[in-house]
Amino acid sequence: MKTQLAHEQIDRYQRDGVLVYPGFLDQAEVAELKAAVLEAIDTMGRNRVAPGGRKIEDDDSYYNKVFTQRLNLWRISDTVKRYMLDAELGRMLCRLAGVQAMRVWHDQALIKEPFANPTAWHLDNPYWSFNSPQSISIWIALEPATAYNGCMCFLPGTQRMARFECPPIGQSMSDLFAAYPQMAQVDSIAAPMQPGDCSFHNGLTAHGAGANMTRTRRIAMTCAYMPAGSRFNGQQNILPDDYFQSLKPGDVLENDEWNPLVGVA
Ligand SMILES: O=C(O)CCC(=O)C(=O)O
Ligand SMILES: [Fe+2]
Repeated sequence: MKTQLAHEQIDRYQRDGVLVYPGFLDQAEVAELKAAVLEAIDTMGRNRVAPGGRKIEDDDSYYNKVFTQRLNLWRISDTVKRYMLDAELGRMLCRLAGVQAMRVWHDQALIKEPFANPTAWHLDNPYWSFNSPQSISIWIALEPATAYNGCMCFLPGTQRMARFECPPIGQSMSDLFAAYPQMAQVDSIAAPMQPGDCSFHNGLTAHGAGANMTRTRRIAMTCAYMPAGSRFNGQQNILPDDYFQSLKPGDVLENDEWNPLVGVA
């Protein structure tokens, strides 16, 4: 795992709300992580969240034909946990975001199956149970991600235009722009990647992906992180029912079982 950051990369992330980072994992690491991700997905069946978490099942909706989405694999795979909770990665996240410490929010395997639907433009943080201008996600390619199979695309700088409320992700690529017309004036960047390359994006940076126009799977492993000290905003998202019911808006989200610390600057 390569975790060095040049000042120029930190500055770019701060300015654009996104940074593409080639060569994060080497090919042996890609093979190990990919095998662990596929094994964890296999054991989960139709459950979207790993056992013990909130129960959400796949259905036949349009959204389930955007990708196969499985969350919190780190809780059932020691290998996924070793990668997603890596202390050096944690330090890197803190440096990019400019915070003292990060906690895991949730990881996600995102497999755009052959001929899957596009991922509409959206923001991430408005779905989550805390509001932070410094939340961050890593998106790691485990198969090539290309213009043909739905590589990630970003609208740089949109993290500064965003608010914490947002329409939920819909079927139309352009739904986001009804709430944020000024984002539709920004030039998008595409982030094609080879296996082992990754990107980092702010939870308020607009992003999406095209359809998978190929007969092979676009496999990515991602993880979202919450700055330590973030407070509950009243939304359940993937919090398990009993933990969710024990929280009041304003409480600090510091449950080490669900949201372990990953890095201290
Ligand atoms: O993989 C995709 O198509 C979308 C990923 C995404 O929205 C995310 O990582 O936040
Ligand atoms: Fe997203």
